[in-house]
Amino acid sequence: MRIGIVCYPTFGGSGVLATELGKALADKGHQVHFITYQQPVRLNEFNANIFYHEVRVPTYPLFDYPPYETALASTMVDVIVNNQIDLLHVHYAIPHASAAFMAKQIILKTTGRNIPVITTLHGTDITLVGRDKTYAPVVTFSINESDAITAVSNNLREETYKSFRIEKDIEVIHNFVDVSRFRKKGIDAFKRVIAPNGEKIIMHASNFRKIKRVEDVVRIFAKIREQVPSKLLFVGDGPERPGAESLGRELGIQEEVRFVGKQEQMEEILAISDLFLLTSEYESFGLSALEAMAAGVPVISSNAGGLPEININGVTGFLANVGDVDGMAAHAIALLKNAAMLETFRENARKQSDRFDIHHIVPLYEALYNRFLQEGAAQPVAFDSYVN
Ligand code: GMT
Repeated sequence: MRIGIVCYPTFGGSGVLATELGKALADKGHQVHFITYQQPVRLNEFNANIFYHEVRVPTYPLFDYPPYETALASTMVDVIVNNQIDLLHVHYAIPHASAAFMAKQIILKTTGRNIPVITTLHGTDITLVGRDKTYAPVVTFSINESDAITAVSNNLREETYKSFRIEKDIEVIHNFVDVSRFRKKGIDAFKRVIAPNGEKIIMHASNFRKIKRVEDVVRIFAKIREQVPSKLLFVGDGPERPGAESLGRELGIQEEVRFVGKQEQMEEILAISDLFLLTSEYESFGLSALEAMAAGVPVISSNAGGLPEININGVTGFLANVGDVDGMAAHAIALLKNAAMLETFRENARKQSDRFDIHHIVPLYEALYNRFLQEGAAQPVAFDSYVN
């Protein structure tokens, strides 16, 4: 199969998932063409089946806002017709689903081919940005025009039906993790640098947006360390980082908190961690929590959105209401103080992540693609066909 994948190339969960999916499909012999404005962060190895097409957005003094969506749709057309792409899989609705609709129409008109478009909804494209009145009509239209729609959790599926007038079935294909990559033994030297006196290592990873409530993480950690010698490791970066830093200083715990910035080797950091905190106001899924579980790190999280679909309360970690700092801290302390319980939770977390292993989930996408495959590949059409 020749598959076009459109995604954000950044550290966000949707881009990570899309890249890992593309890599897995390429390993299975499919030809995968990534179309985006930058090399995706997780696309860091050579694979003969992977192609990368950069969307260039020519600027002009007239443009206060360079038209990315137009450039993206044109690049999609170019890549599809010149590489005989069988289908287009776009991740995150805005603006990928509407650009895909435009590309589909152009290809239909110029070559007579109806290229299947699959849209995977990831979270804030529905629950935050997509709901905004400015975007909602285009989001609704382009989701409905997709040949298939998938959501990364049951919760996101329900949220989509609640927020938009969707006339089609939304299929749930949960996010996945390559568990084999996360089953690592922690490097002792690394652990000693972070926790020189054998302190417990508490970790949070995100894009530090408001929705993640990173100040809750700092407050929970402040309570934990009153009872359990521990260090807090912040992975990632974003707008709320300065606030988290100054709260740490205000609470007098700045020496115990370390910001390590954006990291590609999450498995190395998770391998030395004892507990993962995810305090989000909403998470459609919480891919970072799943990666933690795959590494055998129990998760203390809010019960928002799709988190209860992966983090099982009292089994793989604990859930609490959004903003319940005391509750989350109490759970964390109880777990960290009880070595036997911590070990059981570690094992449970690993087992739970096996359910979302890449080997179970990627075939679901392949089966979906197969439903839309047309007989016979299209003939290549030169890009010059579109300009005089
Ligand atoms: O969390 C973010 O803000 C990034 C965002 C993204 O699209 O990159 O993450 C969303 O998609 C991830 C992958 O499907 C999910 O694991 C995250 O839960 C979801 N984020 C939210 O719903 C807030």
